[in-house]
Amino acid sequence: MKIAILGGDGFCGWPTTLHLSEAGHEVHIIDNLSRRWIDTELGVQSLTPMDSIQERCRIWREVTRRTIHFHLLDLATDYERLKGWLADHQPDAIVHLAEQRAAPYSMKTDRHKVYTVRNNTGATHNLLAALVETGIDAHLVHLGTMGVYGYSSIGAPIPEGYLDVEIDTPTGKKTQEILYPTRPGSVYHMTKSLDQIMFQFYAQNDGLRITDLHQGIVWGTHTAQTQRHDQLVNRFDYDGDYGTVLNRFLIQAAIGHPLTVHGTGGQTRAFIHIRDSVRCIELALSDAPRTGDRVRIFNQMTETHRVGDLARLVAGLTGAKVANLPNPRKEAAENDLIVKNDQFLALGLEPTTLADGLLEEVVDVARRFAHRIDRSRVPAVSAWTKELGAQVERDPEGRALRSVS
Ligand code: USQ
Repeated sequence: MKIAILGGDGFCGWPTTLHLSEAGHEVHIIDNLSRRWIDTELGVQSLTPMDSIQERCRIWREVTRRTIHFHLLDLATDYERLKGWLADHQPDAIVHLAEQRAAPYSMKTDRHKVYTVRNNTGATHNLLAALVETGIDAHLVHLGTMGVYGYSSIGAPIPEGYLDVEIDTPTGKKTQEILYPTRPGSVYHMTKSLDQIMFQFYAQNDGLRITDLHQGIVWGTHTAQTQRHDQLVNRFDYDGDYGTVLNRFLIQAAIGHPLTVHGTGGQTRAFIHIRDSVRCIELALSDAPRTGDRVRIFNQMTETHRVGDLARLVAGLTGAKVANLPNPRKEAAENDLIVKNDQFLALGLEPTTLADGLLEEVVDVARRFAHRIDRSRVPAVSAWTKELGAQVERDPEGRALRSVS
């Protein structure tokens, strides 16, 4: 297949690109390199030294003799070029990962909220409108989030996207299938909820063939392909905005930083290893919906864990200390989470679960590149409200205090 990977330079996009290229597909990355600009804005860098996208593609060609094409294009602002690109290249499938993906970044300031909504919803809608206008019948696979469901402790398993509800009508009860009610917990998660509505409309109105992957928190860093050469290494975020919880705990353990548990650590979340994430995208591509089908929704996760349990696990493995900090986020202090993921299991996914070896792999990466870590960027200081901002712990190590004594 000819596959366009929108956002192919990012943490999920790059390993997906390599995986699909190795599987024999003709792969085109479309990316505006915004993630690299955000690193510059925040004054942080990937833990792993990351080459330019052009250099990464050159190395891949040297190692495998396969070509990855790169196109610099901003989907949210450059609609005419996007339309032209689609008309010229006529892809069979499109993987859409081109969105600002960090909840804390989306909540930093009003400017970050505005940027996240404009970028994410603009990119998605431009893509949908351009597909209709050019008449291209590509299968669109979008990377969404488990966070659209919210984290209520209702007790019932979260279905894959849809819910059957019973409605009272004057002639008796009727059942209807609806999109599972969304309850986003950040502006970022809200944009993925808005994406869902756009997908529903364009599938029903124009017959677009769309799969939406509701992904959990990704952990790990390497895939078989990124390990084929030092310069193919994946990016790895540890900072308070872009680092995700388990990867952050593993980095913190490696550098002797206390594990930054928000609140009691009673938050339960869904997780998936990066190797399974790329495999799921490949499986979703192989099983496209037909014209006229409803949007196909998969829960892309393999296990659920409580944040506090993860901290205890990492502490047990490494001897790290656990710090319970005031939570900068407005979220339930405790929740249960049961999630259905039957569709990927039926397609043959063999889940990679939390195993010591894979946890240690991340700690090893962290130790190898520890000299690149700026400890002052580890605390999560982006607060969901002004009131929470006043309680944020900016110095979980107590370093400022120590320097006084
Ligand atoms: N947390 C801590 N300590 C930390 C960092 C996070 O206790 O140092 C807690 C947070 O308060 C939260 C949980 O860990 O309760 C998860 O936070 P996270 O930063 O790992 O994940 P999140 O903000 O939800 O976002 C990440 C990705 C996003 C993806 C989402 C999937 O950045 O792109 O959509 O995971 S999900 O969480 O299932 O919605």
